[in-house]
Amino acid sequence: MSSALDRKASRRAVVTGGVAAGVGLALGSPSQAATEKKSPLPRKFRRIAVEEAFTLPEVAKEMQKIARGPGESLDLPLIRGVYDAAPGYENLNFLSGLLDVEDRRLQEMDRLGVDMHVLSLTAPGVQMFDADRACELATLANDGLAAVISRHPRRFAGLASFAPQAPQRAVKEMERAIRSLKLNGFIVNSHTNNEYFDDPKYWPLLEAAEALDACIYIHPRAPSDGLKGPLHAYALDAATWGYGVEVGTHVVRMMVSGVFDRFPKLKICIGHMGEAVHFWIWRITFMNSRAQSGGRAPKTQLTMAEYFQRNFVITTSGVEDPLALDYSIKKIGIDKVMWAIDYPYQPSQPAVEFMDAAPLSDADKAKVYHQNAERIFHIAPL
Ligand code: 1WB
Ligand code: MN
Repeated sequence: MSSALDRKASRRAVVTGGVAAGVGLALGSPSQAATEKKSPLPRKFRRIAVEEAFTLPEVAKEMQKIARGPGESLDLPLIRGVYDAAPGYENLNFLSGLLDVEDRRLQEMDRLGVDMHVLSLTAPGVQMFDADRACELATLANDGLAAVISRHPRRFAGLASFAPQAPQRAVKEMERAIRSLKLNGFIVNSHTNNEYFDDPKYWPLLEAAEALDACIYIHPRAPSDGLKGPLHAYALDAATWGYGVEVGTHVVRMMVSGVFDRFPKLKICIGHMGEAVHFWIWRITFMNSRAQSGGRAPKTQLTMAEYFQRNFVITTSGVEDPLALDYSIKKIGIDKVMWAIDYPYQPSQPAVEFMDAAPLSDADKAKVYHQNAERIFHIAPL
């Protein structure tokens, strides 16, 4: 019997066959010209969505093996749902949306006036594979992204994957992704083998991102083994609560450990309206300063609030709450907030309607819808 993956994937000709065949396709080919003509009519605001997920059949196949294997990772419940049709997830069909880039996704973008998806390999990326497979699949994903972008340069940009399990090889892939493939930044799905970026073994990655002037988007995955205890029940593992706890913990660890003194120009992006970190930043700052005085936290050159302000940007992915948007803009500034949908995990239309309806001046809305993304992810303005 064919697997759920095979069944789901075979419903359509997936993009990635085309990606493989199209690697190296030259810009300005006839197919590109045809697609560009179909672009939506001019509108008030270019809409660039910056946390938009995809996968490749090769990656999905490996994820299915993980789904069927043993393990204690709190990512497994959802992985089994998405890649192996585990009970309880029948109401979700994320896999076909992840595998499709140039077909239904583009049609929906056209219909809703979404100009561009900044694509990233879906969580947990390559971070649950062994180091060799992780490196191989990160390279494949980045080549696939470059190919799809070359066919639709106005419709897609991409964040490159790398394998933190193999820091030296990851640095090489990061350099290739930015310098040769011209990708727009990086994606990482929080912890790797239950370790965080304050760990010196990962500093070469941070150094590389800083040197390449490429923002790292720290996307969620389920909480690490040490955090997961009470987050298993009631589907708290994923986007209901666990994802924010995991990413929030990750970036606060980075701030309090002092890595931003070492890499002062490093830019980190977090989604889901800042994963609530800026909501807590006053208290984080106050209590960290007390912990520093008591010798319970390392001395840092700047306060936590200053690091958040200097080194972080956020996106609206998956949070369509006008009060949360208003707070974010007032708290961290209009130049730090980017629009995102979180396709295919969140529906696109409400995300567009939310931002269209946001009570912002045209100048401010242009920043959130596209100008901040153009600056932060080096996307050519129209
Ligand atoms: C969900 C969201 C699941 C994301 C995911 O699986 C990812 C979810 C990888 O809402 O269930 C996401 O990227 O935000
Ligand atoms: Mn997401």
